[in-house]
Amino acid sequence: MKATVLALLLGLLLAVPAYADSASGGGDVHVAQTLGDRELTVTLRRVTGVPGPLHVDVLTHAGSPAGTLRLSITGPGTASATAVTLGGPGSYGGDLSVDAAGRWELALDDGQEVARIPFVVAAQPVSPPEKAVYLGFLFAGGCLLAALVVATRARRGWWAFVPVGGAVAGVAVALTGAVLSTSLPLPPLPGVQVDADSVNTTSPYQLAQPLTSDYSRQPVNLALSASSVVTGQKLLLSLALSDGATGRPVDDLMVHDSALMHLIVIGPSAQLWHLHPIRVAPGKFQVQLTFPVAGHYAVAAELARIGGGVQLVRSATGIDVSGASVAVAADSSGTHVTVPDFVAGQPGTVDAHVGSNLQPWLGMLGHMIAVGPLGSGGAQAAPVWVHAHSMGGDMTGMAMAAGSMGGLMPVNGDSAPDETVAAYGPDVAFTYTFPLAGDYQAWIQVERNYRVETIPLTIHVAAASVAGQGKHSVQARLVGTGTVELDVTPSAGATVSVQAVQPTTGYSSGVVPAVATDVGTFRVTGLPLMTPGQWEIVTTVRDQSGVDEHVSPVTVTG
Ligand SMILES: [Cu+2]
Repeated sequence: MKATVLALLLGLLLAVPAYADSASGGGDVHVAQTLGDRELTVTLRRVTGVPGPLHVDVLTHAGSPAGTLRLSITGPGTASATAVTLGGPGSYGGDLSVDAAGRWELALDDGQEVARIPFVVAAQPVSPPEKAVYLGFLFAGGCLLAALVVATRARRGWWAFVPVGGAVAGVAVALTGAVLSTSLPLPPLPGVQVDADSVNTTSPYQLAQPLTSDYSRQPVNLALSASSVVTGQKLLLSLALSDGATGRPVDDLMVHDSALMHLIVIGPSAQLWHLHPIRVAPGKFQVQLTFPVAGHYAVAAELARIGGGVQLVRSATGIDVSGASVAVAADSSGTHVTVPDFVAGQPGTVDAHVGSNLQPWLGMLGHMIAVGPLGSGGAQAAPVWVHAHSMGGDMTGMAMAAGSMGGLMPVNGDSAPDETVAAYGPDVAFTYTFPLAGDYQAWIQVERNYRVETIPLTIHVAAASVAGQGKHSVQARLVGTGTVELDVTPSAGATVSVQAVQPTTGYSSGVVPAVATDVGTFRVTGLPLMTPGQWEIVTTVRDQSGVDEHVSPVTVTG
């Protein structure tokens, strides 16, 4: 009897408990900063434990002067500082230490200006089911030890079954916790979904009150410190962001496309500045600018507030520049750009053959900025401002191949390749649907050898010929990886093509023709549905009656 009980107990003790994984603590944060004459990418590496080290990398681009940057952090714990000496283009690192969870601020001081980057350090969260796992196994272990003692000491062996019963209950609680911990939703991320405060950064599962509504924000007003300036003069432009409802400074910006703010300035003779103003105080950003040519400059800021989505905030004034114009050297490059015959309301793909060894800039292979249709008011009055991203070269076919955006996707919570990986190209493609007919000024931006290349181009968009009558019915369903099957009625004489769009990321594929497989059934393969989530399958049906468009939502699982 005793031997049986002992064998049973030993077996239970030797069974190693499998603890559920805790939630990933987030990845590295990349923040582009135009600090003085330097274009920098500041990377805050993931803090794996508190207290612990915070490694900061400062990447400089071609043309950035050498020198020393002082880095310091202030926040809920002890302040920490270090210095980073910058040389030629490349990455330079420094170590700081973080000893408390909460909202911190990293200051980058070049001796003249100080950029202040807010960041959130969240405590390693332990979910309630995970706690049940730990406590259940702890209780079971205690009971088993008690059972061992009872089994060896007690005169009647069956007394040992009482603590064994407790151990079984403990294991049951732990196993239930382990099962639940994989299926329970994560708490809202502080600094991303909700404001970071002292409660949710130290214990994210402890919500002060249930979130019953969305946490979206009011629109932002953008005010510029100067609206007229002289050519050739160095202007320190201040940008004030205030909340449209309260008037308070806006200080809940999230890092979006690797920057707190992307500033787009468009000059009178098709010059583009794409800069990343430094944050100097809550709601206050600044950047240095020199205008070479007299005329009007249109200004817009792209930013994202917590729960507010990405906003393009256009300055109502822009900047008027007077004085003598200075000759601007064109960014000549051997790039060959293929621009399709765009039609308003229909997607088209601009393909730029820019060559190899491209580095991801701001987490993307390529950026396309466009304004239009251009009339007498220029960019300031243009109704459409575009900032599209490239998913890679050939997006219509087997886009998962090497060199495509697929390689830029983070895997298993790791960080995506950063600017030091010069492995992309030679083609970058941008698919966009221009809503209005007319002429657009556009620029494609890519990075190579730590230098951002800007390629200007013009795009003509023709007016749509026949409007859709909505007389077709279309059913789209995902039947395999990148394969969509479509039921189209009526289908006689119809040409069917498909585009995949992911609204949350802004990715859109090229247009892929569908092949008829049966009467009324069409099939598309090789759609680059590369990230899991909600996608839209946009189907265009053409026949004698005109063009007809349908949108079917599909969910891609990872
Ligand atoms: Cu930007």
